[in-house]
Amino acid sequence: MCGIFAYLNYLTPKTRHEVLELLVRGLKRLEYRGYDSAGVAIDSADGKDMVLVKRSGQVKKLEEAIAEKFSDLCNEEQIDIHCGIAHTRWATHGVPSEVNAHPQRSDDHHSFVVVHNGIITNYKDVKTYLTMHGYTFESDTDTEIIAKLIHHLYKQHPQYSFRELVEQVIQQLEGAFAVAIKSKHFPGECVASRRGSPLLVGIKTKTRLATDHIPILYGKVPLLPRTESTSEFMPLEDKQVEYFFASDAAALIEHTNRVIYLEDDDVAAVKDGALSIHRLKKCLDDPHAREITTLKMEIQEIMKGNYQYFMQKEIFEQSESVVNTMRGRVNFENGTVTLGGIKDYIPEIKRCRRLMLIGCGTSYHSAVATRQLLEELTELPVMVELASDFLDRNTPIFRDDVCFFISQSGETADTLMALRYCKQRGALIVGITNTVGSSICRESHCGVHINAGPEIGVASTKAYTSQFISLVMFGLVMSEDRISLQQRRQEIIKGLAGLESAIRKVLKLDPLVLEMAKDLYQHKSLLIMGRGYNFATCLEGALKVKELTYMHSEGIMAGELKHGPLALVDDSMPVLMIILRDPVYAKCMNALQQVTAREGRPILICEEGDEETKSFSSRALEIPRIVDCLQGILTVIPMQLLSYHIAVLRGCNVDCPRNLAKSVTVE
Ligand code: G6Q
Ligand code: GLU
Repeated sequence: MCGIFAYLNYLTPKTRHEVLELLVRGLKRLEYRGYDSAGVAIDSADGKDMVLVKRSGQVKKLEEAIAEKFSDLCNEEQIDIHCGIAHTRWATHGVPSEVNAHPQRSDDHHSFVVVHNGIITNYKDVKTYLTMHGYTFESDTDTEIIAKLIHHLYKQHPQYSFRELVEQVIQQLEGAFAVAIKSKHFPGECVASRRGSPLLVGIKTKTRLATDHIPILYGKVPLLPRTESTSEFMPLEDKQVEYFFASDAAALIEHTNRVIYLEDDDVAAVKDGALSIHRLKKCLDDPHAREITTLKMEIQEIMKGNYQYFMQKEIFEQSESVVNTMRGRVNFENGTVTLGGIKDYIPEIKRCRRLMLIGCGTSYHSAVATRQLLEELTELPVMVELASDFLDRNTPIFRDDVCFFISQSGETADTLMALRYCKQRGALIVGITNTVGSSICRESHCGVHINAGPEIGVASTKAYTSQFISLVMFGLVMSEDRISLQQRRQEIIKGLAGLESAIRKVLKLDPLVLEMAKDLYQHKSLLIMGRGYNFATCLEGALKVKELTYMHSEGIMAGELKHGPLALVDDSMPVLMIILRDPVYAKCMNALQQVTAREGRPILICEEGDEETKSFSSRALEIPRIVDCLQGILTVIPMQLLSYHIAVLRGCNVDCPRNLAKSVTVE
């Protein structure tokens, strides 16, 4: 949720103008995550104070404010060492406003300033404590207590290092956070930490790094005798280095691909150009060092190219992204499927009591979409669960359960909490994520990377189809030695082989979908009906319409029509029905007749050349014929396109719908 971007140059001269440009560019890369205000903090010209600029609204507004405030900056000289921090905020405590935007500060003199993602759940207690010690608060945020608590400790223990102060403060915090902190008392230093919210450190050097690991230093309990770190890490002999702290790899990939993913409760500190990663306590399974990994992401992947919106680009990318999901995994020649990330666990999975598929939003829908096939191919009970509800119910979980956690970002708080809940109870944890290095990825026993490439649009599109395929591939692996299922398996593998061209065909419907969007965009509501393999498309289609267009929309299980939703149907209610030649065709036709008998005029999604079905409506979208269990991949694409076009026609912000964020790291 929202974004952190911090930058520190050490012996790599930069003007303040350049630093500000870097910070703003970093924030722009994070814009897609959803936010409502933005801000930056850099040193003042004499290096003795700090300048904070904050604005509510878009990063562009912040950029304008910076240009105005620093109009004479271009002539300034370069400085060797600088630290700047920046933030896009997605308000949880206090309305979006300039004063609530981050950085939040400890005092008028900017002793400590902090940018924070997440929620501090015990902020009220800390606030009461600090108020008793004479602090007054200017914002409504939970974040402000962090800056003030560091300041309070600093006054009590001026001998502590910046890193030690932060270590002590995070011990007092409950909830989820990623923070980057800058201080007037510790110029040229930056300290960052995380618990539950993602944060990574990028390292940029002119020459190759001497090591691939940063050693972890373990400290003592806070407020007891002071700890001295003994082996701070200096990456290079020439000492010229730039560090980036970001909540998302997209913000730093244009600068460096060498990154360290911080773990919960790591405190990363840069001092005199050296990075150290510190933890207070050593756990049994802690590694001795944090690895510097090389990101495979390319800068083009996070650019819009010729498309108007990221979402549009991502919809059209699906013919390629599905191939990337299958690459190296499905062998179309000999009809076999291998999933390297879970291969060794397959025997254990085969012995399990049941499979649980857990996720939120679109990721949950990919579980709904594949449940039927997984039941068929694994012959195991398959439960699909919304992570939040699963947790609310304290659902019983056993050691012989296998729990799948599906998440594009790999950071969704509800899903992550559900993962930890199941892990504690001894279940096998399988992660299905799109973000390498994400929390879900790291905390799973095994998993599948869906390899859809970065998804920037808040509304998930290509991640859905890739999650869908990943789960289908899992079903194929599980049924590898079932003689009775061989024919079915080959049918599905043939279907997978034809997906790329089938998706291309569906994408050609775009102009027709646009025409339909023109008919629909002024309506208040849209009902989407289907059943069987296509019920998930109804749910996912309705979610897309809701989040992008702010229109009411409902995915309706066609079998349930007569139990209530039919009352909504009349000659003016827009209805879309998915009716394909699959095992539920006859039942869907019943539903269609029930709708037309109430003078409903549904738009149909049907199979190419199915004249009989088409004759029931004046408007139809024809999709290529494909094996029944993969239809959902093709039927969801017109829904994505439709919601996209309606959103554009209604003047909505397609890539950042109101009130939503890409990565929901709060419960
Ligand atoms: C849908 C949204 C949203 C998303 C969930 C789960 O368009 O992107 O519903 O799918 O918030 O996110 P993750 O897949 O990242 O866990
Ligand atoms: N809870 C903090 C606030 O409301 C941070 C929100 C965020 O993650 O942006 O300011």
